[in-house]
Amino acid sequence: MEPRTEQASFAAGCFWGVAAYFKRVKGVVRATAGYCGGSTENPSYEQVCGGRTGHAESVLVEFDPAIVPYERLLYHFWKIHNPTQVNRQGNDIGSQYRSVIFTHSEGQREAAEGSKIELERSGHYRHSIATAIESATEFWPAEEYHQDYLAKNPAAYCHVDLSNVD
Ligand code: MHO
Repeated sequence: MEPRTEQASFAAGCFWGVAAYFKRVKGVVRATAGYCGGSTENPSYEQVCGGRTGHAESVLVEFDPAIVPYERLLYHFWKIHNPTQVNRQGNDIGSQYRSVIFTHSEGQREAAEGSKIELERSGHYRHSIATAIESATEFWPAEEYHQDYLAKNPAAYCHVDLSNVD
């Protein structure tokens, strides 16, 4: 039987590593690389890289909440990038690399806000958290060659530590 899945969307820098990571999390059924949070319809990778469509490189995560609760996905989101960087992640610079939690429900919004406040209060980072929490807008899947990119191109750039999926 197909599990009853829910959706979550995250932007945490270059989507290759973010998608590859979430795909490895138990309870995640699918992780699709794409574009969210912008205005252009069905944007191309080149357009998004140009930085003028408003989109962030994002990953749409479909998950079984009976196996992995949304709060646990938030834990992974914070872990796999540096949320204090503004319009940048590691070597990648531009608003398409900004940090965003795109929420799909009021419950997700509350959980996201709560986890951001908790991280701020923990003192883990010296700088403030730049992550935006926004309602999910239309998600445009990226071109097929961007799906499973790191499996197809193991030597490609990746800012996420894929060896440590807890
Ligand atoms: N640093 C990588 C980013 C790719 S990512 C899908 C590159 O320049 O190709 O934005």
